[in-house]
Amino acid sequence: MPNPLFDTLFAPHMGRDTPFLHLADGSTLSYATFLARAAQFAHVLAAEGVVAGDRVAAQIAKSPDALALFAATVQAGAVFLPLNTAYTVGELGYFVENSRAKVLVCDPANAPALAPVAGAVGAALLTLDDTGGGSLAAAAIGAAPSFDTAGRNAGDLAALLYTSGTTGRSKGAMLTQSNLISNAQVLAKAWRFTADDVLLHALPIFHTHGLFVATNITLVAGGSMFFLPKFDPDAVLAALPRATAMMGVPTFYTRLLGEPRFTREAAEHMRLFVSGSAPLLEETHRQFEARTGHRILERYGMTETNMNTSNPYEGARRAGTVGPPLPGVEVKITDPETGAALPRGEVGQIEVRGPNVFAGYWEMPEKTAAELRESGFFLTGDLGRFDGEGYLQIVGRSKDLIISGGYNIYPKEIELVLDTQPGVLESAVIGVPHPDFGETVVAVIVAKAGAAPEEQALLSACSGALARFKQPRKILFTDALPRNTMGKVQKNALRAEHGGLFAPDQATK
Ligand code: MLC
Ligand code: AMP
Repeated sequence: MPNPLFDTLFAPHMGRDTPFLHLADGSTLSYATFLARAAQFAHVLAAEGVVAGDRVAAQIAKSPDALALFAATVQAGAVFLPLNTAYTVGELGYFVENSRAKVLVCDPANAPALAPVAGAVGAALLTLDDTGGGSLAAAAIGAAPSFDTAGRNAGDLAALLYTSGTTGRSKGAMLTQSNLISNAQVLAKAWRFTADDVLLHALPIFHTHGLFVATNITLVAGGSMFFLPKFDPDAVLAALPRATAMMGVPTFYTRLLGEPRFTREAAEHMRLFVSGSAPLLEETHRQFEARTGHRILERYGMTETNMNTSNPYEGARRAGTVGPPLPGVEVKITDPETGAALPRGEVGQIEVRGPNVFAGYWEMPEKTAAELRESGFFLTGDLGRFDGEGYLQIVGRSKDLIISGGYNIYPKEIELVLDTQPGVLESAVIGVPHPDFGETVVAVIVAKAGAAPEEQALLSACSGALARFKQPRKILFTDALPRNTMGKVQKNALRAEHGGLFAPDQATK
């Protein structure tokens, strides 16, 4: 039966004895081996009662098996729900419950803590580690290496990716098969990916960037990947001479520039470096070119929309811009108040429409209606302008969002934790420039009269409730938060006041 996503990404490679994944230990996994593993996992999912449309949630370390679980989920016709490995049990509970996952796959070490989470929604709990162990791997032993692919339509859901919101409540972005197919095909063509490409993959695979952009493009082109467990400069430098392309968040590139071993010669086998998920400083772009001779290709996307714009492969790659819209994608700049299109050159909110744009938020019709217009345009919450050449510049955000090392952090979520701590009257969480992460989290606290909450106690409260990357790197105390005449906290004023906290000469990570 047709399953457009499986038929596009995986079916063409069935039985291919050519490399798909090159691993850190020097071994290589062929497409045939990978797909046989995926089929075995699909049998396990089916045995757990997973049928088309069911959600399969996974909080697992990056490994070939973790990627095979994605392929297996697609083949079984289910909806993949990848979760950041840094999430706490409390954070995870919401996603599993809200999505009513049929299966939760986690690291064996986390199974005792997550059993109640799975149990609460009647989800089966399976385990998988990054060395081929766990109950999922055990159940796959002896399973047939082929699976009757479940039928799906292009408009059916393929993935549910949770993004936090300005109210502090996460929303599940519903991505259809055709969202993923169209974007992978457009990008593979735009960036000239072929079966000869070897992508250096050091991103996590629980987000759009590492899972859909990097992996799906490689699959569409039939190329292979150096599949590194995480960004590690030594491993990246070791792989560069045999890779042809790399995708990363700006932190990857600033960290590479901090390595004297990263030279023109080290990068000479590469044909392409792509950056996205956070703003790339013009300074980084320039330094990178001076060091390697390569101009980083910057593109712009979101979980809800996949990729929207990209600097060109051939033609000018302009620092400080994210390029023109990709083929088939419409981008317009509108007045945030009226929604009317603004003349070229003016700054406004960025709206996006195209086959890449998601189908809405899972079981949240009101939030969907607020951000996805009936016309099909999605309100990104980013502010930008088109330059005279039709290149988009992102100049800011209308949403209250911090992007740290490519991870999105919504201040509200942290404020909700801080505001309930003893002695805290109120809090404001802001992002300030950081030399490594681009931005980092700082909390400004107003104490209750007569109380003196301590920084350490507040940090401990955050560490119990929030993933490490969301936790404030600094807590400051003030008598009153700056407010405008409407009573709204002026975060711009706080950012201006504290923007130098992590300036390079006084930076601590
Ligand atoms: C890790 N830490 C972070 C962090 N990553 N803190 C803030 N921001 C981050 N991004 C924590 C660690 O837990 C650790 O805590 C400390 O910070 C320092 O860790 P590190 O060793 O320096 O971090 P590292 O493991 O090297 O990770 C940094 C990183 C990683 C940048 C390599 O975060 C990363 O791979 N980011 C990519 C994110 C991504 O894929 N985004 C795409 C989203 S999709 P402690 O306790 O030791 O101090 C999207 C759409 C689009 O946005 O357009 O692509
Ligand atoms: P996410 O919700 O994790 O998908 O993050 C999407 C957000 O990342 C966008 O709305 C932008 O604010 C930001 N983003 C992605 N790519 C870029 C880029 N190249 N430059 C600036 N911001 C970016």
